Amino acid sequence: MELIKELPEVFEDFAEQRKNSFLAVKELKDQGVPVVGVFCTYLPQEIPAAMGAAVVGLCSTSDETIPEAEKELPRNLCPLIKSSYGFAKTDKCPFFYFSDLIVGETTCDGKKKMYEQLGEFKPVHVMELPNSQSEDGLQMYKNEIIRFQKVLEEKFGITITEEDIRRATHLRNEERKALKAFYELMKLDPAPMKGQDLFQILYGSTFKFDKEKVVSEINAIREKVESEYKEGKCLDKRPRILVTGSPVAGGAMKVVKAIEDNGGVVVAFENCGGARSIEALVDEDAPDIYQALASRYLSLGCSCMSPNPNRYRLMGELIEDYKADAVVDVVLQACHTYNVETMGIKKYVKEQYGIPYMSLETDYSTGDIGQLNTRMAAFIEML
Ligand code: BJ8
Repeated sequence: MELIKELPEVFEDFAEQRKNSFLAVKELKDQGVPVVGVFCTYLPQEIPAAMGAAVVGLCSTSDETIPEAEKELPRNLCPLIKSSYGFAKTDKCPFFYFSDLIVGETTCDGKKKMYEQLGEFKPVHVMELPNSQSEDGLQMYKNEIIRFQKVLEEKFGITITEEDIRRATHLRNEERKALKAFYELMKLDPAPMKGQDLFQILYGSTFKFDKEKVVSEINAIREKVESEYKEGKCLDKRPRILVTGSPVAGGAMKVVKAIEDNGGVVVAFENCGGARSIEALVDEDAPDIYQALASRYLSLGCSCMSPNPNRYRLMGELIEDYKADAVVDVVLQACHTYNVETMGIKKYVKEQYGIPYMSLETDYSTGDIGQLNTRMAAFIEML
């Protein structure tokens, strides 16, 4: 079933989504709306949203500008970092071009050193992210969130009130709830759609700036898929795969495609862009909203954290809830933190859940697609 082709225009394909969002951000810019470019899931979007800014994702996922980036950055660096830098350098991405401020965090070494270079030619603010989810780390991140607010207030000459932040927090929570209810459709067996289609909708929502509208659009699409499922429109029964590791948008989506072209279906994305970005809500009624934001964001299970128990916890819950038959761990080339973590993840998946596991190192090129298909065909065949 070619589900995506039947969906409303809200969920166009990637190219359309990006093109439309570029036009939307230009319109906002023309209206004088500040544009804040962000890279990472640790960024508390509620703070720029509270001042009415458009928050745009800058993580670039194509290899188009990597040769340009490699003139200044090492070749053996993560493709996400090189691609992002290349798009910023060449101004080929309108989001970089329109961003009044770019915000990064001290996550992996490659990213934080890239931000130093980026700061040479773009306005950059870097939030200091702790390496561990300790009490001290939490206080530090709370202070960083307050410092970020002050940077925005000074740069844009505005005041962000607590009420603004609480309103933005509530809206973001509503969006998370709608997205979560949507991806929970993948608990159905057989699955109602491909993982590629699911991801397109999750990813597409990040390019929509009218968040109130996004909530109703996502709810509408969920209802449509639910009612079609009841009429028997679904995939055939296939081995159910959970994807974890580095982000898979754009160039790395070839891994998901290889899984699904070879008979599997991706029923859950543990990584950024998937459940990790969406699952947890901010406690919007907490007496200290900064503490609530710091607590929610710092709890994300990225491999930059040491140790990183929350990745294991979320992955375990998803394996159970989505009845995963196997786990595929995607590591972007030269990503040391996810690469080192593959050992622990493999052990956890095999010992706790007794299901097969595969780790794959890849980049944004098309050079390894043949090999990916061969490996996936053999892996899925044995499930
Ligand atoms: S919270 S996953 S968005 S850092 S893949 S650039 S870690 S070398 S993308 Fe990420 Fe934030 Fe973590 Fe999510 Fe570095 Fe690894 Fe590249 Fe990465």
